[in-house]
Amino acid sequence: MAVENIAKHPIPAGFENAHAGPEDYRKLYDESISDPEGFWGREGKRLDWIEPYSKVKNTDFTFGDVSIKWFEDGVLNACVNCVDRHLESRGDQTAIIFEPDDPEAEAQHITYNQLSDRVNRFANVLLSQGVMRGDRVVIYLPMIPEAAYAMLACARIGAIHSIVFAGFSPDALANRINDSEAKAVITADTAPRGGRRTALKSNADAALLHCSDKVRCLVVKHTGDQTTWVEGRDVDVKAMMEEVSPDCPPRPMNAEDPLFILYTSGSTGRPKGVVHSTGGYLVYAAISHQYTFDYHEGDVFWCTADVGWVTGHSYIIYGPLANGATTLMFEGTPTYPDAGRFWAVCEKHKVNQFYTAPTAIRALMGQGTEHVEKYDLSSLRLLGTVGEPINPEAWNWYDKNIGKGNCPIVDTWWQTETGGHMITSLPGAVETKPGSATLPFFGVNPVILDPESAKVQEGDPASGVLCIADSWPGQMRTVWGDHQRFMETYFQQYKGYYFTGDGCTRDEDGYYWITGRVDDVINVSGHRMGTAEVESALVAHAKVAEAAVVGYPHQVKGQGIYAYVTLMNGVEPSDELRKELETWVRNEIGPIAKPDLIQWAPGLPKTRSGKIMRRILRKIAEDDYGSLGDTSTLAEPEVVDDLIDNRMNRG
Ligand code: 6R9
Repeated sequence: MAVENIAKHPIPAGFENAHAGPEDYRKLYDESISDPEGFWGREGKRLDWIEPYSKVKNTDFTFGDVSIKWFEDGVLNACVNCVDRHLESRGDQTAIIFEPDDPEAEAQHITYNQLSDRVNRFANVLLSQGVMRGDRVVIYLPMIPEAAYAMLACARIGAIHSIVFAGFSPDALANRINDSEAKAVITADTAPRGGRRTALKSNADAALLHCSDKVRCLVVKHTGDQTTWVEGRDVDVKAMMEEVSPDCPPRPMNAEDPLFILYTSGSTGRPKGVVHSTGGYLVYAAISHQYTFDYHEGDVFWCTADVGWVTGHSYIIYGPLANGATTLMFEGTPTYPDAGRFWAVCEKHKVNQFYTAPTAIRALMGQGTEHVEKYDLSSLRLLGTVGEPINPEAWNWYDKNIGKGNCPIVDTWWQTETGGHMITSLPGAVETKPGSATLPFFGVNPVILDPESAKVQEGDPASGVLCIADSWPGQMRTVWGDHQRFMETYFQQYKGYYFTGDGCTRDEDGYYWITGRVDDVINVSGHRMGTAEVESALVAHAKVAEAAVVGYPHQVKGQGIYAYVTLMNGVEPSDELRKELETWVRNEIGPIAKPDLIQWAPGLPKTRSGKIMRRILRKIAEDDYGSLGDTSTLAEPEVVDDLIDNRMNRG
């Protein structure tokens, strides 16, 4: 359906007292754009500062000179803002609800007082291992409370955490430990998920073979499963936490000191370390959590992401805890023991705001509504989505079956790089349209540029590439160790703007519709994957001569991974080899990178200068042979016919 034909959904009843109504949104938004100093100068005060800031904004998007500073002379501690400052007023309130993978196992309710005790002890364990202010600590943990303790403990002593998603392979982990020159890695013995166990510690052991032997390995004994133990290197975190002092003074940090690094995929090369700041990031995570989810005192907030992704950083840990909320951490999967698990957990813990990815909604939608109907979902006030565009069918299913037509759905567009929500409806202020992220958040000035001329497309409607015209406090500051790469990736192509990598349409009402990546990044189940990463994993296999990877539409995952593989001379294609390559990529990167389809390609379409024509490969993968465009510039146009024949013969 054309976007102009999609009707608006009104603001549901019960949002009259939302933090922002329609008028407030307009007024605050206009102020945030016309007077960012005034707006953010005021909003920055939502945090506790050790030394107040006198300067609010000092930012420059000029290619070659890009520099982003917010609250630059302010001094604070992120952990104090997420923990200590709540102790007096809500020490006995639950900070974290932990719901284990096993539905029969008991949930934990961790109060702010208990959180403080755990975090202080964890911080002292880090100090005892020689971790100091500014050192990097890699966290490779499942979704357990210790992941939160570890993050906040780093923040407390001024160490920079870098979380590596527990689904990544030893190689991917080693690359990240080495790139950030981490002093320690924190892992767990094994990680239960969906009734199975991943051997995290042995993955860490394998990774550490490729790292400096100075790297310490802090092990959380979570399941008690047997692991190897390297004396002098491995530390039993839980045992040590009982021995150290429960008091660890917080380190005063500059607002611009890095809080964390998070590696993310781009269109070229290895994943880059996105660096986020202490002050600006935390202000932005807190304000967006409050307004987008209309969070009020006492609400139980559940974001189903993993802390290994930015969504988990901003909306399981930093945003909710800075706001003194009760945040739910779920160790399991949406389909274990059955497709009703999400709704069982919503009922059990009386969840008020529920935030998930479209891919999860589509997967559950396919399992039928009988899994939903069993549960009382009347505590839900608001639903959210993140990670990829949501198709109207999934939106409507979510609205009708989960929200019962009474819950606003906030479709939040943002990125690892942006720190927090950028385009999203505010539930009491903006009418929604299924599939549109709607309007910009405070302080965000989106512009649509023509991809060829780089001209700003004024007026509505408009289509092109999405850029942001000015800085916001949650913006990434640099790529770890490579400021040049930061500038080249985000500020070179469209001078004077931050380039998001996404395509976008703005409709007659000024609503934004994200159309997906315009670069070689694909979005698989809401996870970002660089096609170049999968290609380099494939060509590292001895039997592979060349590989080209593209995305193609996938019913549940949004996009699937389609790999064209050219084998070495003399190697025969076979189903066994296909399986071998799938396993190979799993081991090189992780299960999320496993190709969904591998097509044997005797040749790849290339220009005469040897550049692979991905545009054509994308069309073939999409079964869209009618619009291949001009193939006359190809070195060997006939390879295209071969590829199409093969594609069709696979059915
Ligand atoms: C938070 C997160 C970022 C990319 C982004 C875009 C896509 C995220 C979206 C969305 C349409 C939404 N994306 N949210 N597309 N509507 N609501 O997902 O960060 O993993 O860095 O991915 O995801 O393509 O550029 P990240």
